[in-house]
Formats: sequence, structure tokens, C-alpha cells
Amino acid sequence: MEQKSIKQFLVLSGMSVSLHVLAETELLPTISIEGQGVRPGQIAVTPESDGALDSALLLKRIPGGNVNRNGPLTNLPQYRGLFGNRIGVKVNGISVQEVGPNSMDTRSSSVPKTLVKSVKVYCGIAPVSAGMETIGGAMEINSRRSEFGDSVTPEFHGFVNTGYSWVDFGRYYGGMLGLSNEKHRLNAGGNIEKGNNYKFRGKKSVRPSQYDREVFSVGYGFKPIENHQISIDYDFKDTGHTGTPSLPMDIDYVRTNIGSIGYQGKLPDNLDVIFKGFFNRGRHKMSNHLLRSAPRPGGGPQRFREATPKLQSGGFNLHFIASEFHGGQLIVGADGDLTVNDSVISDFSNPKFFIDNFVNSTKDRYSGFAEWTGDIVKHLNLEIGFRYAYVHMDSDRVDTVLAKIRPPAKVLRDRFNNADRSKNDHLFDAAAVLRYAYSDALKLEFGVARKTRAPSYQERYLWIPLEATGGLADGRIYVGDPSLKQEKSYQLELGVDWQDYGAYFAPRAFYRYVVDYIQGLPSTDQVTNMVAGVIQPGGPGPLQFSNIDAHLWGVDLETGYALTDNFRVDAILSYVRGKRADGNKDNLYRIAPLNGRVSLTYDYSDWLASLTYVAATKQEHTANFNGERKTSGYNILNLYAQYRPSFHQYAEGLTIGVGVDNIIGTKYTDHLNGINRAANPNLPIGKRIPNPGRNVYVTLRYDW
Ligand SMILES: [Cu+2]
Repeated sequence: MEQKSIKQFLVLSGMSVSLHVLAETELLPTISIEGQGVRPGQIAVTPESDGALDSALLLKRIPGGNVNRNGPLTNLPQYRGLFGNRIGVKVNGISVQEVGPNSMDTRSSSVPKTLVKSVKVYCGIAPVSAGMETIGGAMEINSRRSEFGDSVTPEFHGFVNTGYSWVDFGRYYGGMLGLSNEKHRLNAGGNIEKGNNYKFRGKKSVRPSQYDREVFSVGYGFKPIENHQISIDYDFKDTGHTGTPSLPMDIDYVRTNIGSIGYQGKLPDNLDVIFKGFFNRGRHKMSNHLLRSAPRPGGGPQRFREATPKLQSGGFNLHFIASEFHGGQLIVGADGDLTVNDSVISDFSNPKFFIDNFVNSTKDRYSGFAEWTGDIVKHLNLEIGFRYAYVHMDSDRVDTVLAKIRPPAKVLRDRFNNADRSKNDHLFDAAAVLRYAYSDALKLEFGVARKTRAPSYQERYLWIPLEATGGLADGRIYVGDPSLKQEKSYQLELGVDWQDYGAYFAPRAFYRYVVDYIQGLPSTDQVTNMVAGVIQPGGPGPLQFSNIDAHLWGVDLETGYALTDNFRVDAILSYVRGKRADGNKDNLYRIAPLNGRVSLTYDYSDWLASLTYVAATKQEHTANFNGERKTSGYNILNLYAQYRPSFHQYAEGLTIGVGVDNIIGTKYTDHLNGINRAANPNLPIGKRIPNPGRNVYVTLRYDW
């Protein structure tokens, strides 16, 4: 019970803006019902009270959390300097996969903000139960679904919401209808969101940064007998013309279907079972001339390109939870998924042109784990887990029209087709976290972990130098290497959690050494370099994914104080450094500078208001290997006010929000934003993309 109070505390303090709004506290029981367990340092934030478009941006409110922005709906999750597929992301319990080889449809942006129930991030060391390949951490995004009622009488509940933001003429409309009694629950919902290019200063806008997305979801849950429930869910997402100015192309469409069937049961002897089986399919088209003008490489004629990637994926999770096992809780489970990615590049102005970017690039993962959490002596809690995963990867043979006219391209193709592309990795993860309750007010944490990651299909099977890099967005072209080794990370974690006298202070420090960290290094292969000269004439030369050693360290903290019954102040601070560790001096790519935020919140009866100061220092510790640019620091102010009337029973459930982000209208740039790739008279190509300028927004929501 002691632990629960800590978590509630963190859950609340994790929301730097709206602190004790009812909806957030209501989330807490849901979290434990879902079998996530009660774990200190697991922060949940809710999407209320934010003018930002995308749910992934909520990560910026978590100590150590951040996002790599490549487009309005293309935000890659980052935690303490590691990002993209180094972060395990589960959406509604499913480890979803991306259709786009450049992560245009990032997993952390996959649920519209208004349909998000919670975004959870494991602070510090993620437990092995959080998933496979959680080398950099793990997060979970859960959508709003209906819940079972208490009686036979069906109850109708749900919500509708809408919002408008001025900086991009952005608007959304969405909601969910639920019908449930004690045995059945049904829900259907959806969301439409649309916006124009956002302005970063005055009338100057980032082009193309428009977006257009529709999602639709239905779900049904059934309790055939007491203590057993079955659920069936289907989610459809259709992203239309949406800009990704940091990538060489924009989204024409991404259409994904996710279906799942789940079972949750309580067996005798305090044994719980959770099962989920799912499929995840997607089709995508992107283009370099739909929302921008096609480039003229080397000053030559315009070069038109489209790509049509495809995703087929599916898998399962089966977890057994014994809540009274040797004085603690034991989770034993098996997880698996199979994923196939394809992509072909074409040119509408030249029907003969094609490059097989990926052909049946397969990554299959089968894994088992065991994790025990309990008190080993009074006040001393241990969480210890082991996970093994077998990863099999393969790719079919590739071809391109270039092989007919360019001998070096033929060499690359034949070399890849004759290479041993079938690869197996055995991943061993282990994590142990000790938590010591020195007193009711002071808790200490010490953790160690080994976490691993097999290479991505891009890192292994990108056979011809291109920018299909899982969203690195550094403007460089890359080639893969099928013989890459898995990454192995060894990390240490120290945490302190103090709360007393209406105040809290929770700093954490970490150190991590990654053996065989995968990053690009200048290609030394003559043939690759000759082909790169055709693909990117006059460019800085291709990089090849390679194994190096790296280390990262840093501190992050959250703190706060209740000044009076109605006023409180909360703050978070994040600092991380990442360097190459194998004797070569270089910084790691896309690491945020020191950054933080402080919020002053006023909460009185139906009203809530907050003023937030957000700041980052300049980043000069940039990577040399890909010519990463430095970024200057910034300070901005955001204001938010919310009204939840309680004067009448029909008014209850209404939430009206008004806010201004970046009040002063400062032109500022997050270091983690990608660089501009699209011609724009207001923003040179190669410059880092600025954040939105002043944004006034209103949101309206009604729950019943
Ligand atoms: Cu794409």
C-alpha cells in the first residue's frame, strides 16, 4: 500500500499542468485493473490541457522524456538520449509496428491525442515484463474504451470533444459512445483532425506541415462468467496528405488496421491470466512532389519519386501473474510477433523506373520472461526479471532498374542477393531494482540492468544508399549491413524519492554503456560511394550502419511544492550526455541539451489555471559523423485555463479549456527537431525546423 501512494503521487506530479483534475485520478484504478501492477516511478500523463497537436509531445512533460519531431504527426519517442526503435512502445497492449521505412507513422503518434486515455513511461529501468527490445526504455499508450457497468441495466456513456488551434488552423472533432452493463460492453468512436502549415513567426510557416487524419475504432467486451472476460477490438487509421518536412518525402496516405482479441481471467490460487492476439497491417504511399516541389539533385532536372511501403504483422502476449508467490508477485510470460516490411520506389514520370527498397524484410521475435517483485526484508523491495528473445530476420532478393544502366548499382544488387541475409539473434535481458523505504518520506532506489536490441530491418537490409533510416532525418543517405551485431546495454540507476510537508523532490541519475551501439560511419566501400554519387550528387557521402561502443549518462528530476491549498509549483529537469566510447571522440546524434519546465498552478473549485515556463540551453555537444548542427537555447511561456462547471447536474462533465502556448511569440527551435528538407522561401533547406509560434487554442469536451 505504501507503494501505491508513491505512484499516485508521481502520477499526479507528472502532470505539470493540470494536477488534480478528476479525470486523472480516475485513471489510477484503471491502471491497476489492467494488470500493470503498482510500480513507483511509473508516470501517467493525460492529454488534457495542451495546445500541442500530437500525443507524443506529452513525453516532454516527463523527466528524461522527449520527442524527435519530423512532422506534425511524426514524432519519435525519446528517453534519455535513446530514441526510435530503441524504445519499446505498446499501444493498447500491442507492440505495434510502422509501415513507413522512415517512421512517418511513428508508434508514439499513432493514437490521436483526444482518444488517448493515458501515456505511461517507465522511469529509470523498464521492467523486463514491459516488452522485448526495451533497451532505451518503454512506454504504453492506451486509448479510451468502454468499461463494464455494475448492474444488468445497460448504461450509456461516452464523450465528445472538439478543439481549435490558431497557429495552424488546426481542428479536431471526436468522441466515443459506450454501452455497457455488468456482462457486456460496447464502444465505437473516432476522431477527425486537420490542420494547415503551422506558423513559426509572423506569417512565416513551416512547409509542408499540414496534416489530415481520421481514425475509427470499435470494441466489444464480454464476461461469460465471473472473473473471466474477453475483448475484441478493431482500430482503423487513415492519415491523408501530411507533411514531414524533415524527411525527403511527405505522406500521401498511411492506412493501418489493427485487430485484437484479448482474454483476462482470474484462476484459483491468486493466478491471473492475460492473453492478447493481434494483427497489424498497413499500406502507405509517400511522395517528394505532392506537398513540396521535387528536388533537382546536382542542379539537374527535377527528380520525381514515390514509394509504396506495406506492412504485415501479428503476434501475441500470454502472461501469468501469481500475486502470492514467495511473498511477492511473479509474472511469467511469452510474447511473440512476426513482421514483414516491403517498399518499392517509383517515378510517375518514368514508368520503367523502380528501386526495390525492401523486399519481404522480415523480423520475427519469440520471447519468454519471468519477473518477481516483493519485499525481501522489511522496507526493502526487490524487482528482478529475466527475458530471453530469439530474433530471426531475413530479406528476399532485390532489384532495380539502375542495375541495367549503372554497373556499380548492379554490383550492389548482386552482392546483396548473394549475401547471407538470414540472421538469428539471441537476446538476453536482465533487470534488478532494489527499493528501500528509509522512512515514510524517503525512498531510495538502486537498479542494474542489461538490455539488448537486434538491428532493425533498415539497419540490416538497406542495400542501396538511401534515406530510409527509421526517421534519423539528418539529411544523410545510409546503407545497411546484414552482419550487424545486436546492441547490448549495461545500465546503473540511482533514484531518491522524498515527499513531506506538501513538497516532493525526486532526482534520478543513470549511467549506461552500450556495446555494439549501431550508428552510421562514413562508408569506405568504393562501389557504395559511386552509387551514392548518383543518388545524392555532390552530397557528403553515404554512411553505413556500423557497430561502435557508446555511453550515456545524466540526471533528471521532478520536484514540487504546495504553496497554499490552491497554489502549487511543479518542475522537471532533464540532462543527458551521450558519447562514443571506443577511443574515437564524438558525441551521439540527436541528444537534447539541458531542459526543463516549471509550472505554477492555481486550482480553485471549478477553475484551474497554470502558467508554465519552458526552457532549454544551447546544444553544442553535437555529432560529427553526420555533421549535426548546433542549436541555441530558448525560454518560452505557456498559459492554460480550464473550467469544469458543477452548478448543475447537466453541466457536470463539461470541460472548457483555453490556452496560449509560446505567449511572447518567440521563434525557437528544439534541438531534437529534424532539419528542413523542403524548399520554402522562409526557411532554408538544411536549417533545423523551428517550433510553432504563438498558439492560441480552445478545447471543449463533454463526458457522460
Ligand atoms: Cu513514408
